[in-house]
Amino acid sequence: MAEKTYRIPTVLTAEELLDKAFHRASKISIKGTNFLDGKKKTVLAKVTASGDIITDALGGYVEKFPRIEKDEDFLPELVDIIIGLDQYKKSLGAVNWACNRMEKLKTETLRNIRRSKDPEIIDSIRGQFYGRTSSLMGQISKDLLFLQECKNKFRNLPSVDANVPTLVVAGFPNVGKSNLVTVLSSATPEIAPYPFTTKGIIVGHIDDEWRKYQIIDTPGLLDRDLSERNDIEMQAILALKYLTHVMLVVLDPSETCGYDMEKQMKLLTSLQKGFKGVPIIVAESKCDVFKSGNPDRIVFSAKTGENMETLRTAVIEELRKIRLEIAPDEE
Ligand SMILES: Nc1nc2c(ncn2[C@@H]2O[C@H](COP(=O)(O)OP(=O)(O)OP(=O)(O)O)[C@@H](O)[C@H]2O)c(=O)[nH]1
Ligand SMILES: [Mg+2]
Repeated sequence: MAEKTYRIPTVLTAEELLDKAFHRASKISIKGTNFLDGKKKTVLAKVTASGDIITDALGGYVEKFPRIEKDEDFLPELVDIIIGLDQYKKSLGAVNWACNRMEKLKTETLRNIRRSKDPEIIDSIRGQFYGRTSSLMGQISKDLLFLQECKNKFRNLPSVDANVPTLVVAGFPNVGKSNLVTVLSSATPEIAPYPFTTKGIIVGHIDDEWRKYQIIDTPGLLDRDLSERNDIEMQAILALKYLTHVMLVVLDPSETCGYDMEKQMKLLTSLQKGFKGVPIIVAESKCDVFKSGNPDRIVFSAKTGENMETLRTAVIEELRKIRLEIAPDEE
């Protein structure tokens, strides 16, 4: 699992930022050698302080929000579904633009103040600076709100490693998925957050000599016919596609799970349709209780351990075929 944590800052609204900047400026008062000198020094300091507060904040956002396409911990497709990549890039771009504009506005204003010899004009330059700063912030107020929303959504992105071949387990409730994931995992599987679901997804690891694979159980997501899904559930399922390199569909021919084989076969068909292009391994669970006798399927029992090695080998064989674009372990 990707252990990198992102310190994405809280994004202030345009109003909050302006308040912070102007409030700081309002406290500044510097004595000079005469009235004009005092005025100049004070206004120069006010403009510098308020300008810096804004550019520091905006620059920080631009720097600390993840670059999705360059950051290997993010799946651009998933981020696109959850956040909207276009808008994300547009908003970060707008904030960057405003940061540069602010810097220029500050430099220009400071120059004009230094040149001026009239306290009234200095005050009016300051007034203009505040006005232009406010309108600049107004122009990116929606982008700032959007980025704050993104910050919240980033927290719910699944913490799975996009660069590790991943097996996703599917099948009706009670067919024995969780037991299987536990037996195949080298350590106790962990629950990772997943957007759209409160249950999260369960992530374990399979060790294969020098390589490691992820094995994921998805409670409530791939355990019903896709045609019965509402829009939000469908989004969650489509997003899963980007995590799935190989799928393992578990059938329970003993039907002790409470679903007959006809229903289970329908689910299999719907998964095959929904996950076209993804290699699917079909296996039958609970062989300690019942075997269907179908020669094409691996039968196993997570309870007694029967055939677990055969299943592991079959799964690893498929996962070994997965070649990822950025495979850190590959020479
Ligand atoms: N006899 C037998 N029972 C099993 C086996 N594997 C799982 N079970 C039982 O089947 C039930 C469901 O197992 P789970 O692994 O929780 O099934 P699941 O598919 O994860 O269920 P959901 O999380 O509800 O979707 C439990 O009562 C298990 O004890 C097996 O190999 N043999
Ligand atoms: Mg389960």
